[in-house]
Amino acid sequence: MKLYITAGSPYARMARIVILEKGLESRVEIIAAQTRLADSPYYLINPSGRVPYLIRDDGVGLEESAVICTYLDHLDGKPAFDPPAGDQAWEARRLEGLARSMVDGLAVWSREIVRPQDERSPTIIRHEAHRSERMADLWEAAIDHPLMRGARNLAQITLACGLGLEARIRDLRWRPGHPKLSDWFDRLAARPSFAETAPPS
Ligand SMILES: N[C@@H](CCC(=O)N[C@@H](CS)C(=O)NCC(=O)O)C(=O)O
Repeated sequence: MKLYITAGSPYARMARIVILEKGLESRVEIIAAQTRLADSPYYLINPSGRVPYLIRDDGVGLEESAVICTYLDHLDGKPAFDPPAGDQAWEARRLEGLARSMVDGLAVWSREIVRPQDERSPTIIRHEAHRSERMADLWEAAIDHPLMRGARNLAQITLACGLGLEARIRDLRWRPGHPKLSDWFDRLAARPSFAETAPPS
């Protein structure tokens, strides 16, 4: 299989973490894609131009980080990151949705600040900065949820990949006033799968 990524993408990082956590390194070749470039050869591989993009062994391509993570997690028939059974499944999905909401906002912010100076929108940057503050407050209160402290799951991986964007967004300061979230993140970030996929600044 082939997984197309960029080093700074939090979405691609989720799939890379699952590959490392599940020991799939020998089965999945990681390839750096050239995104957001006119006429990039990558568009011939994935017309949407987005990463992550997984080309399965049968040649079929998959988009969407959650789909790719779940596919990779199920390859060995022993999924480790699936939601628990029963009502707790909705809790896991609810938390994953909240985490994804934070990542989506931070991804918009991180894209905005790499645009040429005269194309950046202060309105968008301010909007995303405020969203990130509200979401950090929310997560400081929610981080003691048993599903965020228990066995690893996609909600945890998603949230950590969002918070890890502090390396790329200089003005993202989610740590002050959020000691529990900082401690939670630092513990997870120390795992080899997270450390090896940390985004460049
Ligand atoms: N919902 C998608 C989002 C993927 C996404 O937006 N990836 C960004 C990188 S962070 C990308 O490929 N951008 C290139 C482009 O928009 O052309 C997922 O979860 O995989």
